[in-house]
Amino acid sequence: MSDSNRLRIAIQKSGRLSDDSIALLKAIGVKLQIRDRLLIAHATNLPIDLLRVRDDDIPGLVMDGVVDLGFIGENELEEKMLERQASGKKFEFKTLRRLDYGGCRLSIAVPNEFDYQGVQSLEGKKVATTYPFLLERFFKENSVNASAVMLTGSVEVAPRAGVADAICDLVSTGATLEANGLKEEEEIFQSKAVLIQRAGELPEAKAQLVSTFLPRIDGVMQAKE
Ligand code: PRT
Ligand code: ZN
Repeated sequence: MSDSNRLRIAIQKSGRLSDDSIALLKAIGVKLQIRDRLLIAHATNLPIDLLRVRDDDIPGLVMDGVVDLGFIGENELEEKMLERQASGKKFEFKTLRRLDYGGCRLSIAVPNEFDYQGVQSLEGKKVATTYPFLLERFFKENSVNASAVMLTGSVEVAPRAGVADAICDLVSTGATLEANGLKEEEEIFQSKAVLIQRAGELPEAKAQLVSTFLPRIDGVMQAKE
């Protein structure tokens, strides 16, 4: 990206976190001109560039120091942290604020007819998920020998398709599970959106800008309570 004096913020391009993240930036005084197809958006009143990407890429962009800040779901952040840890990549960052949107839980669900008696019922089973590292950590912590089957989409149809015995997916209202004949049994991670900053010191001007944002974010969240 062009100018290293401008604060770089990674944000989900289009998805469940996009609108709320943009609304928050606007609420704290960042004027944005976003053109739908463009990867980069510039603030018109402050030295800020937005990098609009898939949410999966945001933890890595922050942890590699490519951007200064990122808005991301804790589920994705924790998964990428575990993945990077396993492959020996650096995974440092600073959480600046836990935000009041993007709330969901990562849960294990089984078909309604599955006679579930607790985690041991998963012994020897296949569990489809987009979050294999979080799921495997749960298996390990609970001394269960089960396997995670990685699927990047349509996780909820995996049991019906005969691909897995259970699933581990994000849940908010529970409607998707219900519509697919699944029941939620284990909540393994609770998530909200967070604002994170790259490791290391930011240059003075950028640090100043960030320090003006934080109390404004607190104010915006308080006003909604
Ligand atoms: O394209 P890109 O990779 O950027 O987007 P994505 O498809 O990976 O992510 P997206 O936009 O679906 O979600 C982004 C983030 O929103 C997630 O990482 C979570 O932090 C947060 N979030 C909050 C959710 C949900 N709630 C949620 N309900 N993400 C996904 N879901 C899905 C879930 O996977 C399931 O399919 O919604 C369905 C369940 O919802 P209910 O209401 O039926 O229970
Ligand atoms: Zn994604």
